[in-house]
Amino acid sequence: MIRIKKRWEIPESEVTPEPLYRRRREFMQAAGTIGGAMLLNPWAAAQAALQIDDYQRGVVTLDEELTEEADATSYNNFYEFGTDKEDPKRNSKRFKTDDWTIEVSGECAKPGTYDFEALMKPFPIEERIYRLRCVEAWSMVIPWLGVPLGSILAGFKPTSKAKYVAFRTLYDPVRMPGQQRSVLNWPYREGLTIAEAMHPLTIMSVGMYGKTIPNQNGAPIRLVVPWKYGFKSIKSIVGIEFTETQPQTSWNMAAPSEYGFYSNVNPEVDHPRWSQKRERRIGEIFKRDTLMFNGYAEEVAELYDDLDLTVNF
Ligand SMILES: Nc1nc2c(c(=O)[nH]1)N[C@H]1C(S)=C(S)[C@@H](COP(=O)(O)O)O[C@H]1N2
Ligand SMILES: [Mo]
Repeated sequence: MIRIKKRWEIPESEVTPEPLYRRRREFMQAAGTIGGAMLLNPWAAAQAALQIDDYQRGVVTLDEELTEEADATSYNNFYEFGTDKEDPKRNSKRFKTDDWTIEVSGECAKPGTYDFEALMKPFPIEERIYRLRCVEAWSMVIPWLGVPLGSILAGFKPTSKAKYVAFRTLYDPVRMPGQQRSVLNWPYREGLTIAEAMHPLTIMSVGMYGKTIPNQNGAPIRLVVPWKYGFKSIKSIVGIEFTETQPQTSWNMAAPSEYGFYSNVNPEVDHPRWSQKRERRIGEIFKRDTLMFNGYAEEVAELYDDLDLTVNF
């Protein structure tokens, strides 16, 4: 296992880039003022962190060359539109996302069916440049346009019983012809823990490369969780459910020994059928080493301090 430096081993100011450092200090101050509420409901703490502007201002960008837009929009995984990488672009051309709604249910004070456009209206859409790494050992660097998932979730007022959040994709075998074959147990499902869902790196994306998100990349709204394998980043979301217990996920249901709930990018834990140590950046010829948590260890390793990552893969 790669050893990740614990935050208390070095003064924080030395290991953390300045903007993140400032944010954490402000978070501690904010936390002080709302202490009582936080103890009652862990969502409140995470929400407080998100309200601090610094973190929302595109602090998280990568100094890496972007993947060509043409590649990112023509080499896709979206089994609802076919299982070959070229299928989603071709087969989603006529997919209509007008009048899209999202059903919110489970452990929250504000369940209901929300109009997608109305839901997004209060939030500034920001660019965040993230890597997406696929379990099949390829990666891309994409300028996503999105909103922190936590900002959206907080509006539904999750109760303190909510420990996880589950997502589901549209089920409509006419509009999504790939669903006429049972390659997966439809609809596509994914889930996150509260801490993962409220982490500022996790966004709901509605665009990429300065434009509305193309159908093949998950229109009109998809998740992006940059420290996890690509399959966690569920596309074309119509359902969000707050749950007390760990929700089922499509790939875990299909092949539990190959795909766990967490699916954190981890070069030290091999997929049963292949190594996960190296990857090919789309557009490059030579493979590169895969980084722990896809290069976001500094930001997310602490979420997993108490987990054995070889068991919880
Ligand atoms: N609904 C749905 N979401 C999905 C998938 C899918 O088949 N259906 N594929 C996943 C996988 S395996 C990957 S690698 C990413 C690919 O996202 P991209 O095509 O935008 O690069 O989407 C994920 N989200
Ligand atoms: Mo993937």
